[in-house]
Amino acid sequence: MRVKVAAEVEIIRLLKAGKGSYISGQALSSALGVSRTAVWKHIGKAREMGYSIEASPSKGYRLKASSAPPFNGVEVSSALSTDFIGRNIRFYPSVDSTNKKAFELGRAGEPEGTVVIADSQTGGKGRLGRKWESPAGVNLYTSILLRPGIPPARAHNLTFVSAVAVAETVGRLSPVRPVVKWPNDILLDGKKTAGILLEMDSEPDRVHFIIAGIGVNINIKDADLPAPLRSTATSLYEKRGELTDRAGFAAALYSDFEKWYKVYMEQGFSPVMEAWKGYFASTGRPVTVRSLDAVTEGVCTGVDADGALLVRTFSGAVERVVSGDVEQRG
Ligand code: BT5
Repeated sequence: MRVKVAAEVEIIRLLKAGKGSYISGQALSSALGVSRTAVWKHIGKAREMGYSIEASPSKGYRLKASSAPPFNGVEVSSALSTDFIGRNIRFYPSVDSTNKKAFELGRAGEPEGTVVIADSQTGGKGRLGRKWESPAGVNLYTSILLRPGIPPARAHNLTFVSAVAVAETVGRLSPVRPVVKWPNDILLDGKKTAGILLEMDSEPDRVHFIIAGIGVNINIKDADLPAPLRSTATSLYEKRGELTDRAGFAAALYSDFEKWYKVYMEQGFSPVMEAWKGYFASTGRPVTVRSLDAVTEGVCTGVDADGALLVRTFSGAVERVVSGDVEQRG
């Protein structure tokens, strides 16, 4: 399917295809079917989007060879290889919360697979009213709109779909294997590198849509994290020792997400749970799980088929915990 794109996006595509050689204003104007003055205006817009474009009166335009590509929807789009996740991108340099935006888009009837991406968030959300630190220029904050048509009781399954996708994308780049902390944290060397926040719009028997919100610390340095997080959080950069292209990361994440979402929709929850367990390391470890109304202490004996955490308490009974925060002891 060929969709109509803004002229500046087409110009960026042509300049990229030129691989650093000049393309004349005349060539761009005939490729786009617009005047040379219009080409000049669109070049201005492309520069506003963060592209370094050199202009020579006699030769035309080219992308500056040494400049790193900016982070925006065009870059994510050109790295994308999915069927539907990320085919409709809303990119914001700054937004309150990508989940909030995606929720509005869900209500407005936008299609499944629509993604919201932000370079920074002013009100990034964690679970239970907690905050997600979302500085500009370093990380990925994205929300994926899903319309799985499942009953609300199963919506939680998609936390596990999301966790497996994030762990897989991070794991491909990280020298250390990611570990999932039940239910939604992705850790590298024991420190939180990504978090997932699922929100839904539903009626009692049917989900209208689900928003899978994902925050990944990609290029932030530990020293730049807010002081209270320095002992508990880290980033992919700290493990790799090099910067990761955020647009490429987002595109890879959408592919992994789409793959696991299809597995879930076509084969059910159990293959997702099996993959998730491959990243789970709490079995046999002493844990304290705090939920809103209870504290469960004991030894983790695994997770059940629905993804509930199993804890053998000091009385010897195995309790099933469906929500809460796990603190691993020892
Ligand atoms: C989460 O909550 O881990 C879910 C985070 C989801 C964030 C994404 S970003 C895109 C989308 N739009 C949003 O508005 N949100 C989603 P929770 O398990 O409640 O963890 C929150 C706790 O993690 C905080 O209380 C901090 O202790 C810690 N934290 C906050 N920011 C962090 C960061 N950038 N890296 C690591 N830990 C962080």
